[in-house]
Amino acid sequence: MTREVDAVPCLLMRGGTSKGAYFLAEDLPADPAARDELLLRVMGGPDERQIDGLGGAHPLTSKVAVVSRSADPWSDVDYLFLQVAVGAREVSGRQNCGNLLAGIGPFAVERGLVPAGEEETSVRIRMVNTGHRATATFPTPGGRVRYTGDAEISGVPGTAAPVVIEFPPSANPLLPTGNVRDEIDGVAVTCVDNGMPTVLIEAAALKVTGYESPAELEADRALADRLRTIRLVAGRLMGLGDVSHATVPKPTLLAPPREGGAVTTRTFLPVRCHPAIGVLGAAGVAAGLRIEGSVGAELAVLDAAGDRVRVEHPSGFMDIESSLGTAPDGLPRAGRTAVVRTARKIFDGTVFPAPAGTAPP
Ligand code: NQM
Repeated sequence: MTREVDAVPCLLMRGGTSKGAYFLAEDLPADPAARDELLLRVMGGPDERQIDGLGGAHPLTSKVAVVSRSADPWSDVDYLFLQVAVGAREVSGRQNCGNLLAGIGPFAVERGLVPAGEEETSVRIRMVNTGHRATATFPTPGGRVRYTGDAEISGVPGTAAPVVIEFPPSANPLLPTGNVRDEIDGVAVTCVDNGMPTVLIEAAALKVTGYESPAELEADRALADRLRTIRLVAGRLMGLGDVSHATVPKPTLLAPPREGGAVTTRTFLPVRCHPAIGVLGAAGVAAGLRIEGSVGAELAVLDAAGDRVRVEHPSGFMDIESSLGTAPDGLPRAGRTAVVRTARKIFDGTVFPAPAGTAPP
């Protein structure tokens, strides 16, 4: 008989513009079904308000990171990301989260998985969901994680210590359909995957400007229907199968920049509109814009001299360093990608999951 878990050590952290519950894998059930059932009770699902748990009633605050020492020779730790649905009994590991990734290095040091350096620490992370790798570097003066600092990221009040995240060049196809452009439902799209399957669509092609607020876009039912149709077809073309219950691919609307950046974006999670943009989603936009003939290449304003792409979004911008390589098949591959995020330890303690069987159906 399996014992019901009634108290779990947990660290609540902001990672970038998201917030999540971080766990050591050894503190959770090894069986994925039992783990997911427990996490629903921890986060307060499937209640829309998540009133009886840690979740914040939005996909960006209903996230979980599960961390362990890695058996991979390159990596210090393994990071499994789990999206706990809001309003549905679903826990999905079908995507990464580059925002919660910002908290993984600090968490690994806090929990003693990785020794801290005297000034700064670099942690090499394997993202279990997709096999991608990343290195996170952050200040640890005197061997302790420092969360305060001068780095400012759009979508988070104040400043904090920088977490520099670097993704090595990826061997995975950047264009999973094998095409620079596809046409779906009469609309040109570029399906790109630089760690997050993303569908690039010109906002004007769906009769919006791309400068609307997330609330305005969420209220547009006709737009939601178009995006759903496009996403389901794109999912199949990208080899993801039936994505009707998946959080990927993410449709992303593009429009010319208005604030001196390279492009303006509105991205969907895939139903709620992101108040900013995901890290790997933005990495996909940045790489996609560089591909000749892609959707977005013509409206983007790229700095020919450097690798930096400033991706505008509803609450400001995200700067991504992004380069492209070419694979033996002649198709583009993502080169090195880098971004600065911040993270903050909010609460360290014990979480008490709601008792089994109390959640509404
Ligand atoms: O794309 C939202 C977020 C994310 C994911 C989402 C992310 C990324 O903002 O790497 O960060 O697209 O689900 O946390």
